[in-house]
Parts: sequence; structure tokens; C-alpha cells
Amino acid sequence: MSYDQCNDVFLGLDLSTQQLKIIATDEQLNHIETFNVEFDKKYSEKYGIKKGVVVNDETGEVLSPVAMWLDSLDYVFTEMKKKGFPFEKVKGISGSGQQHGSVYWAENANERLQNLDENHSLSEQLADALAFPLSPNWQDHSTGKEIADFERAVGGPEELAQITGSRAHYRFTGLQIRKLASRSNKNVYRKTTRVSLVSSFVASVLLGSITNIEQAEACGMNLYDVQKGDYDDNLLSLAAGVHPEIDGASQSDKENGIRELKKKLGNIEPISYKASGSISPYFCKRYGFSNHTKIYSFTGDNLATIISLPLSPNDILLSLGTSTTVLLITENYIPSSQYHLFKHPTMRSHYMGMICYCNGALARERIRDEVNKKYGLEKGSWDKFDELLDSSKSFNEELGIYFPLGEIVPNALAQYKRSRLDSEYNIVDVESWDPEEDVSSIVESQSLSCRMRAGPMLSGSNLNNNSSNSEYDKIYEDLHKKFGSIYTDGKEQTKASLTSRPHKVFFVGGASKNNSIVKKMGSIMGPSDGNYRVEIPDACALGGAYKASWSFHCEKENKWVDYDVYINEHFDFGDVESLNTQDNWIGYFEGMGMLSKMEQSLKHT
Ligand code: XUL
Repeated sequence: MSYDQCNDVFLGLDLSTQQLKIIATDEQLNHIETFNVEFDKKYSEKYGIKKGVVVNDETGEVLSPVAMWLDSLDYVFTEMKKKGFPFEKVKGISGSGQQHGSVYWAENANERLQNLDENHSLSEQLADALAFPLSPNWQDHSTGKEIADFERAVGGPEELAQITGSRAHYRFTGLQIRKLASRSNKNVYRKTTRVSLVSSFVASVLLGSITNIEQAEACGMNLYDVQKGDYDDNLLSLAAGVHPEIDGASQSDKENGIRELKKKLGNIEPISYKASGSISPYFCKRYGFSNHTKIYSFTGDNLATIISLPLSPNDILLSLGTSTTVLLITENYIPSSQYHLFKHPTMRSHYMGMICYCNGALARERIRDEVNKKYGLEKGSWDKFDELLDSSKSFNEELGIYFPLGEIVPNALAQYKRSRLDSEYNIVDVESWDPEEDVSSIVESQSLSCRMRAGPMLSGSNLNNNSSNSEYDKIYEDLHKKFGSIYTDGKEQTKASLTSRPHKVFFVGGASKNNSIVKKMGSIMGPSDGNYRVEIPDACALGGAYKASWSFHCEKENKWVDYDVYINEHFDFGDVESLNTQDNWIGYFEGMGMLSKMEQSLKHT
């Protein structure tokens, strides 16, 4: 694909922990070219980084140098210019950033951004526009105290999740701000005039003025009341270090503190296709962009990932990497302390659910190795594992829990557990069994955990399904008879959550290449419209480019075009492989009952 054949080019940027990536697409969402810079290769000496970050093992701090990001922007655009990239054809730019990271601007920031001289680099000119040269990274672990404070302020993790879509996490921006404002660097907090997230930081630099935080990204701060669509004042007072109960602040200090922090954070930009503005003259003069190039709001990297695929409501994206991540689109706001809910970045009345597991590939590989050892087979081969998995057709009343690492969901210590059901449906723990038994057991329990936890978010998704309601009533009653009430992470599952069914499931990531694993998982997840496999190596940047393209299209049409309709119309489905899976959704109801009971006896932290 060459640039000669297209009039309109869109750019998607992704500023992640270890690199900056820029993807160019055309008006039909075709990928044209990818450019990138890896931070360690170029900047390890200049900025003293490793894997893109500076780490302090003692405090748990993980930080990224902001000037390095500015250098990388100039560097990649310069490389593109050297290659003759047609900057003048770029109609719109959007993108993503690692979530939760924050940038602290100083007093003169807007003045500096508005008067950039194209003969000098961004980092030279913006160094003193920052109140703090570093940005707390999502891997930061230094805010244990703030986790306790945030949950205490609202009554606990479930209460915080109810308001903000997530319980408190080290990396969430509100906690990082509180740490700065109340203990680590009060002076920096005082000097800060605006706070950007990584996504809105990149958009601000491109615009040449500080732009607002986008609404979907705002949900990664533990400060935003998702349903109210506004900041939560109680949480803001905490982030500002002026909470009456926790900080002993007076009423007037509290009010001033909230006002001040609101000013620093700025308004939240509602989900929209509307441009934030046109690109700054710096980029036009230095690289040759047209001054009509539109900058559309940037979002978080996970949020950009779901818009890189033709996903519809109730679709699931199951990422099988080192860890397992479930991303899904839902209209239900049913938060839990065990997962995250964010506003969807392009579908106004929808949310993105995100469930993150620690134990994914590593746990499966350990079982594979055990099996290979028993049969004297080559260490890394999946052949025997796959053969055993293929031969296990349905639920055999055995399950295992395999956590070589401590787990996030359910919150549990590293441990193993193997159990069988007796004829009364009681769980009987088994000391050990043949490694062959572990093969289906691990894939089944990993799939069932995803299904069980996605269930509440997908509640009601089967209402348009052909199966009659009485069939679900029967399944539910039967399950209840065998296992009693089913609890997941302390919450009772309803008939609607247990019988919800995803619409489509898309498998991505390393292990999605394994046919036996995805077929088994797909058969348990039981989507009503099929299982698919797709490769999306540059998903976050691609999502940004698609968002720019969709936004530009809506602006041209001067109306809201539904994102899922737009993407389904333009997406190249040649890249999506439909998986021929057996449907065993009904056959695994008992598995959910069994796993939920087994999880109740796990060792917790
Ligand atoms: C999500 C998170 C990470 C970063 C990675 O909550 O912290 O996935 O977004 O860049």
C-alpha cells in the first residue's frame, strides 16, 4: 500500500512504557506503515532508564522521564520526514498512552506550548514547563498508604469500585497525586498548575496547549464518579491531602483544596468525535503537517485496544499473554472490586470491562512441562498437551486451581488445588493426580474463571437469544439445587449473570496461536455468535488511528455514526479467523458451581 493511492492519512500514536509507536492508516482503515522508537535502545544513557523506566526498589517507585517522551516524538517524526512521509496528507491524529501515568505542568506551560520554535527540540523548550520531570508509571508500587486511605474514605474496596469503576490500586492517578500532595513532594504539587494523564499529555503537546483528560481515561484515576459523570469531591479532597477525617483538615481547607485540584485537573472531555483542535504550528513548520490536521482526544492503551477490532456490545477480547486479560464491551455498570470498568472511548452509553489475571501462560507451561517429563518428550513441545486437551470433550467433574504466582482474581496467594465432585456434589480435595488430568483441568478452570467474572457485566446479554427463558430457569434451578447459591468474589451470582452469554469472543496474544487451547476455551465461553482469532501486534496505535478516522468521518457527516457500525463496515475481516469450536456452554454450568466453591477455600493474603 502506498501513499499515492490515498488522499487522507490518519495517524495513531501509542506512548507505552518501552516505546513510542506511530501507525499510518488510510481512509479505509488500511494499515500503511508503522514507525517506532524503543526507549532503551536510544535513551538508556541519556535518561538512565531500563525497560523505559527508572526504578527505586526501596520505595517501590517506578517513574518515566517526561523529556524522553518529548525527544521520542521529535525523533520518530524526524525519521518519518527522512523517509519522505507525506505529512501534508494527515487529516487527523489520535492515540493512546499507558494508563494512569500523570504529568505535572508548571505555571508557564501553556505559554511555552503556544510559542514553540520549530528550530529547537520539544525537550529543550518544554523542560521548564514541567513542575516535575518524571511521570509515575503504572508499575509503581509506592502508594500502599494511599490505597488504605482511599478505601477508608468511602467505606471499602467495593464502595470505591461502585463510585469510580475500580477499587484502589497503587498505580491509579488519584493515589499518586495524594502521595505527592501529602507526603512525597508538596512543593511540586503546589507548583503544578495542570495535571495531564499520559494520553492527554501527548495530545496537549501536539495541540500546543494543555487539553482536557478524556472521559474513558478519567476512570483510571479513582477520582471520577463514573455514573455521575463528574469528579467525586470526597475523593478529590483526599487526593489533595485535605480530607477532614483522614488529614484532619478544616472545612475551608477542604473546600479550597478541592477547588485547587479541580483547576489542576481541568474539565473532563466527554466521549465525542469532536476534535480538540488543530495541530500546533511547531509540527507544521518542522515536519510539514497541514495546519488543518485535527487532533482528536487520546485515550488509554487498553481502551485503544478494544477499538482496534470490530467489537460490538457483549463481545469479549480474551488476551492470552504471560498474563490473561479479559476486555469486554457492556452497557451494564456493574462494578466489582475484582475488575475494572471504564467508560468506552467511542460508544457513549457503553463501558469497557477489564479483568486482569496474573496466572496465564506460565501456569499452563508448567503443566505442559510435567506432562512432557512423564512421557520423556521435548521440553517446550505442546503436542502431548494438545492431544490430551483435544481428547477431553466435556466437563468430567474435576477441576484444579493453578496459581504458581499470587493471583489478582480471586485475590489469593500462590497455591495449587485439585478437587473432584462426589455424587452429592460436594467438593472433595485430591492430594495429587496424574499430570494428564491437569491438562484439561487448568484450561477449564482458567476459562470458567473468565466466564464467571464476565457474567455479571454481561447480564441480560442472552435476552435476544433463541433459547427460551424457561430453559435458563431450569438450568439455574438445577445448578442451585446442586451447589446452593453461587458466590464469586463475595458477591452472589444471579440467574441473569450466570446465564449471560458473550456475543463474540476474540482471542489474541501468544497462546491464541494454540488451536487446542482456544477451541477448549471458546467452547466453555460459549459465545452466541462464534469464536475468532486475530493478530493485533500494534493494537493500541491502530485503535488510535481508527479513532482519528472515525472522528474525521463523523465531523464530515456532521453527525454521530455508531463506532461499532463504522468499524464493522470498514474493517478488513480477512485478518480475522473464525474458529470452528464445539459449543459446550451448557455443559460447563456445573463447572462454574464447582469452581466457585473451590475458590472459597483458597488461601488469601
Ligand atoms: C491498566 C494498566 C496497564 C497499562 C499498560 O490498568 O495499568 O495495562 O495501561 O500500559
